[in-house]
Amino acid sequence: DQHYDVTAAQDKWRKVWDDLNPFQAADDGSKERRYALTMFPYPSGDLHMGHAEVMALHDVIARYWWQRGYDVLNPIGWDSFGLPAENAAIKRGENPAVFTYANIETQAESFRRYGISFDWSRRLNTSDPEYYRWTQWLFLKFRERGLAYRKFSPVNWCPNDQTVLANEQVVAGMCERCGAEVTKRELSQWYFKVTDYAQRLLDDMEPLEATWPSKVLAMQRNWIGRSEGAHIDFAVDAPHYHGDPIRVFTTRPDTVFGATFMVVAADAKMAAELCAPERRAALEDYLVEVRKATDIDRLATDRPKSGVDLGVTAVNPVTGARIPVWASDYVLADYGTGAIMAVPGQDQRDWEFAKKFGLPVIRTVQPPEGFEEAGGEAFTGSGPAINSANDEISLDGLPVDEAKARIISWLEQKGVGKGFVNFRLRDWLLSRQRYWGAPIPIVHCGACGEVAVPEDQLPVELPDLSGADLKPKGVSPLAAAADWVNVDCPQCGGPAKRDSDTMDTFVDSSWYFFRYCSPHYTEGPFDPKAVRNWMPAAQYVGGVEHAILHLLYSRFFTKVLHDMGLVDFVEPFSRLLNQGEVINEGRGMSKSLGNGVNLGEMIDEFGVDAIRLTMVFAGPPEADIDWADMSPGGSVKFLQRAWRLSGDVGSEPGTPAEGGDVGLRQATHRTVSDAEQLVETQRFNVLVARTMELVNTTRKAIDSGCGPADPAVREAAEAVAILLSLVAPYTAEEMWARLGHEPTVARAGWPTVDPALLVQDSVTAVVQVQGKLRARLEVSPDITAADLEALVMADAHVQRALDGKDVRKVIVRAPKLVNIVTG
Ligand code: ANZ
Ligand code: ZN
Repeated sequence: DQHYDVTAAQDKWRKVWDDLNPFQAADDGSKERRYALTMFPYPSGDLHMGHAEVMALHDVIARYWWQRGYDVLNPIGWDSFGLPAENAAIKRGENPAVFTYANIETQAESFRRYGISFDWSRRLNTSDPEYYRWTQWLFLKFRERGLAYRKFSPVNWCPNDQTVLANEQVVAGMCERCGAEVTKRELSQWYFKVTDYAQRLLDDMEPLEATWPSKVLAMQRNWIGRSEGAHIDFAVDAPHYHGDPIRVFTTRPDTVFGATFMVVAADAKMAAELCAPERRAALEDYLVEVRKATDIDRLATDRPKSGVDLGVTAVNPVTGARIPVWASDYVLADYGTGAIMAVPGQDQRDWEFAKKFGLPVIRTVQPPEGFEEAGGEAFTGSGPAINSANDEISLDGLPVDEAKARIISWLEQKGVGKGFVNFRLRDWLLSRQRYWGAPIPIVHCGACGEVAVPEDQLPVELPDLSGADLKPKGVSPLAAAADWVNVDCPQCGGPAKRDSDTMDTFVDSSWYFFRYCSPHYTEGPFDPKAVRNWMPAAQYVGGVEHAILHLLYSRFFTKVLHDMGLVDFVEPFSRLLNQGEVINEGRGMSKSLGNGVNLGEMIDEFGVDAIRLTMVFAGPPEADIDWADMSPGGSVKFLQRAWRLSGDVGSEPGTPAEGGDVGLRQATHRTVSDAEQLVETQRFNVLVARTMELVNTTRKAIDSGCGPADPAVREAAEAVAILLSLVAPYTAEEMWARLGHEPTVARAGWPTVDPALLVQDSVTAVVQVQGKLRARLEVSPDITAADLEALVMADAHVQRALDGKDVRKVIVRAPKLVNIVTG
């Protein structure tokens, strides 16, 4: 009877759960709703240890909410378009759809086995036409609002994947996906105008301060990169130049008196336009070098400065001085205006450049005493302005902030400058030259130009290119599908061509959580009423690798949907949890290191519950888990100990717990009460530790205390089953059945805590009558003097000692001492 067959339990309960379908959201308004969201997976293979961890953590929350009586939305789907699937398919010579949908079935089966409390009725795949129909619809709506546009410009190009990449997908100059060095190409591409939302993306983070990891908020802020400063125009007077003045963006307009030269990005068009004819050859030579460097290299402060004098001068608008214009790679073409005023006295990179090329330095902020003697270079600190006056204005003596304000208003008066807020954030390049994505629903017509595919013709379905060569060639494989690409123009009926690019998969994943609320809705991307019911999602769990891209894009989509009047909130995720990484021997698991751990094998060896429990117990959810330090065998033993309790108690319904052992009852109620706090504060590992303690306490009560028949033992065992239902669903279910209950323990409801049993560890109160010790009482440490006196006076020992005498005085020092003086 006392052998726990884990495999048999898994086989048995999976079937029962499939029949009971206990986690389908009722969605009828009978209960308060809670949306538990987890980042949906790429179907690039079977589930791995990382999935096992994030899902185990996520499921604690979802299952807890069910037990607390909420109606829970816990959906699952697949981010099923994209390069990983496409590349894998190319390697195998298969259609990406075949590979993708096979993997989805494998992962779905693994999730079921792993016992995650998903609502299986809401499954979605972003590669299903019924889904991407609405991705296309949203694209068109964004375009109607001026938020999707096409432009010709230099873009990041991955020579390996043969496709463009968003800035966000270039990590330290390399393709985020394949690691190849990214180059630049001039191409016509589609963009989303995220920059229109830069300020709101910043402002709306404030309320998330308490519920999102501060690291993620910092990364988002940094990515948006707001800088306050000014635009300043420097006139150029050269016979070969017919363009506008050179406009710079500066965060330090107060230093403009010290601008002794200018630098334009060597690879910006402006550099070529400004360049004097006799310097052209030098610039060309220099550009060959520049194109080899990444943006990261170019911005590094410790990089030796290089550049070319363009042989032209500009006029400093406050000093009237003619200052030389240089081209260099330390100025980036696509940040600010692509040109700077160089202030070597106050900016270290400008200082180094000035020293290298013998350019003058004028300090405009007073450095502290001894600064120059100490070999001072650029002084970037604050101090009063110096050397900053002309006939009309003086900043001298002003602190930096005041000097900034003063000079901006002067520049504005003169029409040569303006206060300006600059953002690092770029528009989102969304078109890809690949097959496995949502086609961009645009037709290009010689007569009408860009024409939107009419809504009633959506989705623009991907053609079946089975057998076709999908290898990347720089243009989308769709361009070669003549039957698909050649269409009649929806506007004039003339010959036209479909746009052959597909959308970045980050477009698909920017709105899937809306779709979950009404996954089969056919009138729009989602039913606004359903979204109002469930969203914003109360909890989002996922990896920190999505801290910038996915979360920023999802937030952007939400704001646009808000502006379209489709949703009434501006942030999609009320609370965010980033789980740590599962590593092995101190390093990320990888094929090349040969330290991968196979989840399926782990489950076969230890069982689902032991793996889940190990993941949750390993440490705080945000911390990395080094699998080499884990012992799932210990989890197996603990689960057996817990399970044995249910056998000792048996299935006969017990008598009410009120009459049971008080010590054990207190332990049970305290554990359940603390568990509520621990789940709310996401200290799931402590929740497991406390459950383990309760199992031990119960075991002691059975073996050497009140014995198994005491109703307090049944109460404790039932509480253990319910607590375990958040972490180890099979064991919990098995215990619940052995305790004589119907399935499923997952919906049993949270135990009701009796506040009277939440007494803290008791203290001993000593009672003296006429100076003699007459009684000891166990009381709560926070008992009031009045309560203590009442307790003492009712005590039998005390009454006997008083023996009917008059009480003259009772001195109470709660909680430890009571002195009774008789007459
Ligand atoms: C003059 C100056 C004086 C500056 C000074 C700084 C300190 P953030 O905060 O990152 O926005 N800059 C502007 N555009 C640039 C570009 N395309 N490539 C490289 N550097 C660029 O930095 C803004 C400052 O970075 C600007 O303010 C400009 O240098 C430089 F004591 O102007 B500053
Ligand atoms: Zn036309």
